[in-house]
Amino acid sequence: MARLFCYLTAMALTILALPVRAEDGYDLWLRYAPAGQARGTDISAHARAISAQGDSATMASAKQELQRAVTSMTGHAPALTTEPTAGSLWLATPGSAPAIPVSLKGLGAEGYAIRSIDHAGQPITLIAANSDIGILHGIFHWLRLAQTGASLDGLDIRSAPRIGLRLLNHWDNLDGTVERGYAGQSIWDWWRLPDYKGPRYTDYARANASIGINGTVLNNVNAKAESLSAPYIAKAAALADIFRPYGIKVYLSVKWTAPMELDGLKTADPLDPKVAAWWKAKTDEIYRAIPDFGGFLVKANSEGQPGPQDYQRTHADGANMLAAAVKLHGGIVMWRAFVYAHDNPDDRAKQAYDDFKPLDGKFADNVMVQVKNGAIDFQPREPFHPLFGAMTKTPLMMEFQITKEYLGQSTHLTYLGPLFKETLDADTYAKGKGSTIAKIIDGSLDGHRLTGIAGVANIGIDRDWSGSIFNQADWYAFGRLAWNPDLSAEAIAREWTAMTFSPDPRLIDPVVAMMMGSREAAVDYMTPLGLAHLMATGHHYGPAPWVSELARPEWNPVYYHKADADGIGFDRTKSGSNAISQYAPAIARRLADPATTPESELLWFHHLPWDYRLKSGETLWDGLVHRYDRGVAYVAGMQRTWESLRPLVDPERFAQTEAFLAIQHREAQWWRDASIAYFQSINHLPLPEGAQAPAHDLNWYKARSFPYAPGHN
Ligand code: BDP
Repeated sequence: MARLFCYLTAMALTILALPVRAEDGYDLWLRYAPAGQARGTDISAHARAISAQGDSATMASAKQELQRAVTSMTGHAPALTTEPTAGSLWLATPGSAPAIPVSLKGLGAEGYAIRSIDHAGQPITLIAANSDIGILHGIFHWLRLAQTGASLDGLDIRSAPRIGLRLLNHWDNLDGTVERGYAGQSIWDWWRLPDYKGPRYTDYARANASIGINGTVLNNVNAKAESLSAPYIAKAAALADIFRPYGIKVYLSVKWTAPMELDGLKTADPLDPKVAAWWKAKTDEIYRAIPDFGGFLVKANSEGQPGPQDYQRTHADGANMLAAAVKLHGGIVMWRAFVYAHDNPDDRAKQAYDDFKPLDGKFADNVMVQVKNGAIDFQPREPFHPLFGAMTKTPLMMEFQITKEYLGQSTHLTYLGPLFKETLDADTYAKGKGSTIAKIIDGSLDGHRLTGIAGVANIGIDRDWSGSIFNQADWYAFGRLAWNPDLSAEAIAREWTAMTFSPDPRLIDPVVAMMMGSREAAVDYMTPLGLAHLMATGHHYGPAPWVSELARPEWNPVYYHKADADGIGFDRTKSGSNAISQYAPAIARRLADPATTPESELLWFHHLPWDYRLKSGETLWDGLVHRYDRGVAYVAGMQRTWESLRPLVDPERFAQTEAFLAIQHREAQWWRDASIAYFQSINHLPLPEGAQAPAHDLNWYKARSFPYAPGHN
């Protein structure tokens, strides 16, 4: 009887909660579901009309978005008026409306104010900004409130971005493939551009504008020279035209030897006047087609890419030559610090610092150095990059990876909000306690005006854009944190869940809880206690900690874990590579001793005996095994949580997540078993009591091969 009752309740919930239309994820967090789902917030009463003057393309887009959203949420299309009327949303800029009853000071060119006001005796919601782009950001904020079921009364909000350049980096190739892309082919249909401009480009711009992203680098950092050829400039210009009303600028990655490849120059030496002249002319050509072109992103002298060092010049020589070319047009150069060389025997984690720190103060004022969050490469967990805090005279740009090359690729649910936050909140002690990375990249610590943050996009042609519904949350979180690094990962997850699924607390609470622990779970089942880079060669799919025979030492996982009969871990203290000396003294002192090193980074900095005692009292080996098990168990827990939500989620998106969690569970187990089998073959230690032996022997794991795993470059 009780069972029947449960069943009937579940059925009733299903019928009440299900939206009518199919949910394939295309609408992202801009679903504008009927407000019945939104806890009864009276959206209609606050959006009887949209009142605005001015007819710029941006204003038109803002009005269109509001109309579409309000109509979808309430079933009633708001009227369009020029003067504010009772219950209207009044969009006002100094150019279009006299005497705006709210101060616009401090909102800059992109910020906005939202205030519930009484206008000639009428309740009105004012969205005011210095520019139409500010209005667009403001309407998206209001729509977020409406979609999450927040109150729309008594609003008094002011918001301006903390970081100036908030960019996506697409690692998209001209042939339509995406390096480290797990969501299908590139969304740029290069071949049919500039003539065919499908609707996806506008939806891409809407989604990005809704989270405050204001720039996009269209092509892979492993760039082809042809992306700077006339036909491809025309294609990029077509995209720029679509994105412009949404406040999004276009940037391009460049190949250092483009002058040689495209026009037969004999050299790419940055100090050769002919080379500089070529770049100047090329830049002028780009600006003729794209007057607000943002600038260049450069990967040079890294992983086989050419660069100024090939001509015995420095990164600064190269960056400054390009910077001079874009300067007159107001463009910038983003020069990546992701460098390490095959002929440098030093710890890979040290090389970027060694190359770049001496160049601090040598870069032109329109150059930013773009630094990955960690010193190796977007691992599930890395200590923050020591360049943060070490280059106070140079504006540093953060580079995060939104696409999950090392965190489960398309299928694992590993919400990256906590990873982003961990880095942004990290204290570099560069200028004493409180010198967080957020303050370095927002320019406040060192007084920089030019500020930026980039995220390697996880976007592809898949219907749901990101390869899975939950991967959309990473794109969303990146944008929200780029606007305001002080937001919490949890608050962002709550917003996203409310908009993506429903504001029903029975759904939000468990989903957010699941998301919040998911990245730590991935760390547990892949690379616990500060281990890193144990993924398989090339595609980085799955575990391969045993790989040792690749040509370059730092291509081999054994280089990173250094496990032997006695212990495991990379000694980066004085007795080892001394990478800790690249951090501020207060931090270096802590990292010098395993006892004062955070356990989450233990084996990143120390080589320790297998019987080293962890804080829990267990041995290092037992602690490793327990963490692997904890990670796998967390995924099993997510499966149970998700199953309990079946009545509250539409069948299509429910099924995708259900299937992906099953894959994740299988792969988490695989990671755990393969890692244990391998490390046990080295230390010959028994498993702690109660731990299960791996399902197969080591050779079985070693024999797995995945020649067609996606995303490989
Ligand atoms: C690594 C990727 C590689 C990229 C490189 C980069 O495996 O595909 O080209 O980073 O950032 O993580 O340049």
